[in-house]
Amino acid sequence: MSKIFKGTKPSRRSFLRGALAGGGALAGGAAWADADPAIVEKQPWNQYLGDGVDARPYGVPSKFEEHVRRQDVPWLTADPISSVNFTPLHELDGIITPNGLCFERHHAGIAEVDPAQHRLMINGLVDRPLVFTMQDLMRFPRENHVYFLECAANSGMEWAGAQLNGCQFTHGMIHNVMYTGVPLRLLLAEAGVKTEGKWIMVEGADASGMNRSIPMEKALDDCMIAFKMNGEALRPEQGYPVRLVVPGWEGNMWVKWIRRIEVGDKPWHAREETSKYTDLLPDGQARRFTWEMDAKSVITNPSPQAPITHGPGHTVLTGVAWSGRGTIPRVDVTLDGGINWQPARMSGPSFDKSMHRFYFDFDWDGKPLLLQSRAHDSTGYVQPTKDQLRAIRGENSIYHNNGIQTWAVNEQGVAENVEIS
Ligand SMILES: Nc1nc2c(c(=O)[nH]1)N[C@H]1C(S)=C(S)[C@@H](COP(=O)(O)O)O[C@H]1N2
Ligand SMILES: [Mo]
Repeated sequence: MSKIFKGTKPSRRSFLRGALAGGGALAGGAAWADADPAIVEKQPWNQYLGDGVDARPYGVPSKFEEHVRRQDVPWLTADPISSVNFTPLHELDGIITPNGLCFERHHAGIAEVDPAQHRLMINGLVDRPLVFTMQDLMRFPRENHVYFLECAANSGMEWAGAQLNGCQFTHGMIHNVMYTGVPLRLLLAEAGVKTEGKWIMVEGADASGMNRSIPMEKALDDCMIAFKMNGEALRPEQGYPVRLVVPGWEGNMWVKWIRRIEVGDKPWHAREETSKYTDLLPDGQARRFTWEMDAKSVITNPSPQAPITHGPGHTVLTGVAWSGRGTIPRVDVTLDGGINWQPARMSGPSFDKSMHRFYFDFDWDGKPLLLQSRAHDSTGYVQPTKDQLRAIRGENSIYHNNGIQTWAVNEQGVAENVEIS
């Protein structure tokens, strides 16, 4: 909270020490001290002419933000060509993930596809097999929607107990983007799906040729063939020039560099829906076709990569929540490991199958905290504890871990990934 002086130009000496003290300061803002050169002295940037408008034709963040980076986990990344990096959730606010920070998951590296040579084909149980150029796709009526994409393996390393120290690593296999694209149903209608056509198989143009089966109901509901993210062309990492958007469903189905859609009467049982992206249960049976992402949330600040550095007093706690089944009308927060829960303040737009932002503003007494958040989605589903999840799913799983995350904060404000039961 800064004091605004109107009309008079305060001289150095006319500032009152502690001008803010009686002003109902919320979070402090230091009392003015004439010793602080950052406010009383000229800074270098007051004294030179900056770059001109021709210097940065495509803008990048300030050099002081260089630590805001996607990062991988070395022990997970034996080979970066088929690996994953993570979105720095603790550095972001609002609900949109900037394009350069969207986590990446590739099975065969980043394909550099020439849009002029790229084609999308629809074949199989259709009246008219079709091949679209990018220009063809851009002449269909297009729509804009904000959706999260979460890899089903997000938080997968946490099944056995607290592992990774930072929400970037425990929860960063997610991004939330505004997509511009064509509803898949319009393209399927153009090809004319035969009555027996109950499934589609979607396939990528990268060297992995990654493919998945999707039921026709979903294909005709809200799937999109997207070519823009947050207003600009998709990034190569995210499937340039065109990717499939499967709102609310696991990230693996969102085929990048999509080149073919085959219509069939049954699922294909591809590698990514049999050997992978299935969940082995304690009785030896496996769950399969677990497409929807269950409601989940995480506190992004404070967190292990974002400790409290200001000492006791007013503290802003914030985080994100999402559900593959709808919106997030409510998130609860606890400071004491689940003894007392209080509703957080939701802020920002609430879109279907999108990330939501929550805040919890509190006065920290400087004592240790056990922070947790718990999401409620628009279907009434409540995010479970990790113990509740393990009681049903056992400990063989990798995928679909949406259990409640705990951060232990000590007297110094340092946060650590822990589990409590
Ligand atoms: N063609 C293709 N599509 C793909 C993949 C891939 O390796 N090749 N990876 C999938 C997986 S497992 C996930 S989680 C998402 C990741 O999307 P992102 O890189 O935009 O974060 O893309 C999916 N689509
Ligand atoms: Mo994934």
